[in-house]
Amino acid sequence: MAEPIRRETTRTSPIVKALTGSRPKTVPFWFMRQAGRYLPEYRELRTEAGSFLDLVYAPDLAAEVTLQPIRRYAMDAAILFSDILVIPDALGQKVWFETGEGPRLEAVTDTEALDALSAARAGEHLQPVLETVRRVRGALGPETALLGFAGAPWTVATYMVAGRGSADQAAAKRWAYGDADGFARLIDLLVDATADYLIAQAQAGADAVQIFDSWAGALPAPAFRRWCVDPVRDIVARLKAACPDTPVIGFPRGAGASYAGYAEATGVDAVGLDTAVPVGWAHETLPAGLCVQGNLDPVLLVAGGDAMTDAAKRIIDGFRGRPHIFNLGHGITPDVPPEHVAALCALIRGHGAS
Ligand code: 1CP
Repeated sequence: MAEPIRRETTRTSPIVKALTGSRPKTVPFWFMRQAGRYLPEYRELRTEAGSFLDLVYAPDLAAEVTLQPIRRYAMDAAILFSDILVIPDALGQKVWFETGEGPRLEAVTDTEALDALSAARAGEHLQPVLETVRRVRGALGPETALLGFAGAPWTVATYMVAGRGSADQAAAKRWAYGDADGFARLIDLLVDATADYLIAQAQAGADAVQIFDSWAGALPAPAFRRWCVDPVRDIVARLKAACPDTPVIGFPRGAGASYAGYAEATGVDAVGLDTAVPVGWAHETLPAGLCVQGNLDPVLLVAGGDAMTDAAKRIIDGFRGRPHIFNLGHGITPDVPPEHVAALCALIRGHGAS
């Protein structure tokens, strides 16, 4: 077996410090979807690239898009520009993005369709994304962390089964409830491909990774345990075996009271809190010393002004005394004015200083 990867170069980055349990001098921050359509320079490059997946698989362009928000705002972390749906694409499912509408996939609804998918060629297919990681890590200073990411198996499965984003994730739930053994084959395939992919990102230079379980909130507790917690636990165990120094942020969006035991049950080093989680509840309930990330309502970033700054201050104050990475409770939307992002960064730098 290969030697585990240990990385020293970015141990001093404030994000990595927070993720490993210490409290840097100021509250470090980055924003989910910090690269994207709210930035004019992204829209320009996106038009040049052609399709969304063409952009994702072009390392020079994807690296540039990853760096765009860092040049403007100098967040403490860059997040790899890619998408959670590169995994189904790499497994051989047909995936495309309809402009202005979102992702579309040729739906996988039974085990027969599963037989057509294979993890064998996934590693090769994802090489351009790993090249993006190498390029971005090379371009960033040691104080800025590079975050890799993947979708959690449950969330990726909801898109694979429905063939698109859906409001209720009913298609995946129907399969999971009606044929748990068949659905487990899909989840197991995703656990394998996702673990390999995150290990490869860490080996290419990602300092930490985030696992996005954006639709975790769709499942009642026993199903949440089986389809969200257990697969993420298996991925984290495999990542930690190969790369023990790579911290993992889990983001089980909508998990509600199930946030309480999530870090312990999955082995993640930090939890991303969604917009609805009350700061006081999280601070009292989550294990002391556990790093939390979040959780400003992205719509406050659209509104700006006092509503935004007051809410951001309450979040920073509410988590004083534990490692905290400031972030939104979900991704930046395309209607966010870039100057509101600048104002929020200034507020966090000022109010987040201890
Ligand atoms: O038109 C465009 O330019 C495409 C818009 C876009 C962008 C900018 C999509 C399509 N994906 C992305 C990038 C992306 N996606 C990143 C890049 C890094 C960054 O944060 O800056 C990341 C981390 C993701 C992750 C992602 N993709 C998630 C998990 C996070 C979340 O938002 O909950 C999900 C659910 C997706 C699927 C997806 N990809 C794109 C869209 C519009 C969607 C959501 C579709 C839906 O549910 O309807």
